[in-house]
Amino acid sequence: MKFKVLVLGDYGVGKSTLFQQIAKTIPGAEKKPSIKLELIEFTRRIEGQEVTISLYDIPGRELSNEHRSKHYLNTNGALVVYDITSPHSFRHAPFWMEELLNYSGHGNIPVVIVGNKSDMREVSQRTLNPIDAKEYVFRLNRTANREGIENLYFEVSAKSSKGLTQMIDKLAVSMVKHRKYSESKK
Ligand SMILES: Nc1nc2c(ncn2[C@@H]2O[C@H](COP(=O)(O)OP(=O)(O)OP(=O)(O)O)[C@@H](O)[C@H]2O)c(=O)[nH]1
Ligand SMILES: [Mg+2]
Repeated sequence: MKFKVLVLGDYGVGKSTLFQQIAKTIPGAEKKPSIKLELIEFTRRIEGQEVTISLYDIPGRELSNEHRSKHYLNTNGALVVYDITSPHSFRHAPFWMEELLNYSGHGNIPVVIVGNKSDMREVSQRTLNPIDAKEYVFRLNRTANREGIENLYFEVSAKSSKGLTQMIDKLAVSMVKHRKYSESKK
């Protein structure tokens, strides 16, 4: 099975750092030539089947709306990243969710809400409580579950790469489940 996954979120939350760290951490991850956007591809073995993910790093600004909507087409899943030291980046997560819904062409799709820069908990008092993010994902799932979708929440550090492989594999499981569900409805 093949899936297209986007890394989304506000400017400066650490998307490119996360993307590069995934490229280093996941065995066999390969950079692919791509126009404009950075792309890596890797294959995971999920519940006995091969799951190939094409992961795209999307800039938080720079892209015009028209360009963004083009890149969103046929997306199967996403990492919607915020920075746990930036309340604004968390409040803006619904904006990215809405763009996905409007432009992916698949309606609702599985998403991981990613609280990045977890290493900052040790050096700063001003970090966001994950309760709010968990509550947000819980609310998303109240409607999404009916469409065979499970959205997830992960707190990670792109700097240390802690939690990245587990996050990717959980998203993969969720996308496989959703695809099977969608195909059973055809
Ligand atoms: N402490 C810490 N800093 C991080 C982490 N991830 C990223 N950063 C820093 O955050 C800043 C922004 O990171 P980028 O990866 O460029 O952010 P981005 O989301 O790709 O930004 P745009 O592409 O401009 O939208 C850089 O200075 C990174 O070093 C992390 O996990 N912990
Ligand atoms: Mg970037």
